[in-house]
Amino acid sequence: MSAVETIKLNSHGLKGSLPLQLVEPTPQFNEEGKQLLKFHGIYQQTNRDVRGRQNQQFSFMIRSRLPGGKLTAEQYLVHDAIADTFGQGDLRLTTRQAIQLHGIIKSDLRPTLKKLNEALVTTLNACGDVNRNVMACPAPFGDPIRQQLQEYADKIAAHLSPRTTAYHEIWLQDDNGQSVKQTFETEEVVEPIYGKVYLPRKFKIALAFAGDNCTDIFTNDIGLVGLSNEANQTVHGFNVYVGGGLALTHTKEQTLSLLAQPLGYVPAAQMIDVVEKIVLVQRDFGDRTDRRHARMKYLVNDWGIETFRAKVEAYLGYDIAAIQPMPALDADDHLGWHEQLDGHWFYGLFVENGRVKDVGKRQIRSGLRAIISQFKPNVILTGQQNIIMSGFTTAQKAEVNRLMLFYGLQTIDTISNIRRYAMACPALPTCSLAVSEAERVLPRLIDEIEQDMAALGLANERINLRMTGCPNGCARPFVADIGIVGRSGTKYNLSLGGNIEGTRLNTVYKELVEFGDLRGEIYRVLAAYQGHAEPQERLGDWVNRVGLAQVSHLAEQVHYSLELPLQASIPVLV
Ligand code: SRM
Ligand code: SF4
Repeated sequence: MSAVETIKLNSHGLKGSLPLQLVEPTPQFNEEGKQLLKFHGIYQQTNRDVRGRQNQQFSFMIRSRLPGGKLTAEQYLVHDAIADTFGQGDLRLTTRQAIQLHGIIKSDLRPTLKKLNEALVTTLNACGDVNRNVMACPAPFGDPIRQQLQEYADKIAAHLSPRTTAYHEIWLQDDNGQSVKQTFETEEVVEPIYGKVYLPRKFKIALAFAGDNCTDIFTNDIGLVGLSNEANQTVHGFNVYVGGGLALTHTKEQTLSLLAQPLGYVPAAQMIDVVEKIVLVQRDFGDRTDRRHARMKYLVNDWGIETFRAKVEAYLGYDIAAIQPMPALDADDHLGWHEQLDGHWFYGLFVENGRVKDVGKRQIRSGLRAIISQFKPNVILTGQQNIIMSGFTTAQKAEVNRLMLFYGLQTIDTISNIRRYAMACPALPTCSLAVSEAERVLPRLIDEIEQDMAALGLANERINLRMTGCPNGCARPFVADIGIVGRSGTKYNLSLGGNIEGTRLNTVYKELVEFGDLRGEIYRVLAAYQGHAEPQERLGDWVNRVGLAQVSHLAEQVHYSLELPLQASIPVLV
């Protein structure tokens, strides 16, 4: 058993000593508390820009769980207000359609969670060894298929939510010592699905529908593609994929990025049952000795999909049918203005790396607050760290456009394609696992790559570039056309050959590339692609067709022109 297993086992339904530690006058929790806090949607962090153990500044990141990324205007505005009252003055939209609040100090944890819960937002199981935020296509066209998928996302989230009362007891109580003590002594709760030790590791589920994989289902433990009848617009069932997951450790070959494999077709009425039994198989057979080998992807990979399917069928008591044919998947980011079926409009707003913050003339946070306060749209977060606001009348569009201009928001006609489809994870200074920068340096790298792409005549290409500060893969770099993954300090691995549809893993092209050399490496690849790809062939497809050796051979022959001086001097703070 790994140490975390013992912590879970002795926690009495995820309570442990959290109530007692919460009232201690220290700025942080101990290791047991740190691990249990995750199940409550809370991460203990330090400011990694501050060096030296004795100077450590502890604060907490709180992640709201929002199935399918849905929020009311009021719920969004509560997050926005908390960012000032208790947080660091910004919001972070995540790659799984959730919101993170950073920089909350220990004594503000309870007031923060109370405020969120008063707005009917929970953070329970946004993190931890349980099912996380369930993803679904966010586009609010109002079409029956997407609406049904959103409802299925809610149903899965509710079904797999932990039953522990610890969350409510700890965070939603009055601040007095007496009630905290009583809470600690209450009886433990029965978890019908998770049992006493919950799952061996985090668990992720995403839904898509045939045609649009904007939720990157193949990188999830369970990916569900809703299949529908053209005639009655009803989701009759799901193609189910299992065992996706991206994290690896650079130097450990036994750690793997894997795409989910086809389990089979499941009628809609059986879907929750099948999802539950898959979770139970992972609960009972997932590796609880080594957390690096504990995700369900290893179980599926080690057993093989046939054995895994047979075990799920044994738990179900019935067979799973073969995968049904479905149209090829694409992935839409849903940005810009779109008309809804009811005649209203929604707007998908680009938020660079999901960071909702006022910086200089770009007042994203104030702009969103102004639009959302004035029009009270529904808010839906996307899996690409962007935000959609829906329900505008035709007459309101002009005022929304004016406000976007006034606050300097980046509309799709003002950003390049390479920026639009790029993502970076938070990395430094908040992420304890970061070995390199990501979110803080990608915008400047993109400034340069977009100049190069324009010069190469590639400005209209749809290429996705994703960067992370370590190989855990939080911005899903391993399925991108171009993946940049922190290796150590200012050095990165550069991978090529994924695609926007999220159906292919990329492969490491160059290891340990200095940050300052990334632009040049990428320029050479792009120039080779521009000169040698078939018409309409996308970058990842070309790389995949010709192979990395040929890409490298062609890229080596590319010479920089003097008109394109490389500025390899971007400072990297590590
Ligand atoms: Fe992640 C851990 C941020 C999506 C794989 N992830 C972390 C932590 C909590 C660091 C930690 O454990 O101390 C990061 C917090 C940084 C910070 O300061 O905010 C973090 N992950 C994120 C987010 C915010 C990145 C973003 O740019 O939006 C995403 C939050 C999603 C959400 O709302 O729930 C996020 N993380 C992902 C994804 C992508 C996805 O799920 O679609 C992955 C890869 C897919 C996968 O799960 O394989 C991912 N995060 C990880 C891992 C590696 C898990 C593993 O299998 O080993 C860790 C580390 C861990 O769990 O031990 C991790
Ligand atoms: Fe942190 Fe690594 Fe995830 Fe980036 S990819 S947020 S550095 S764990």
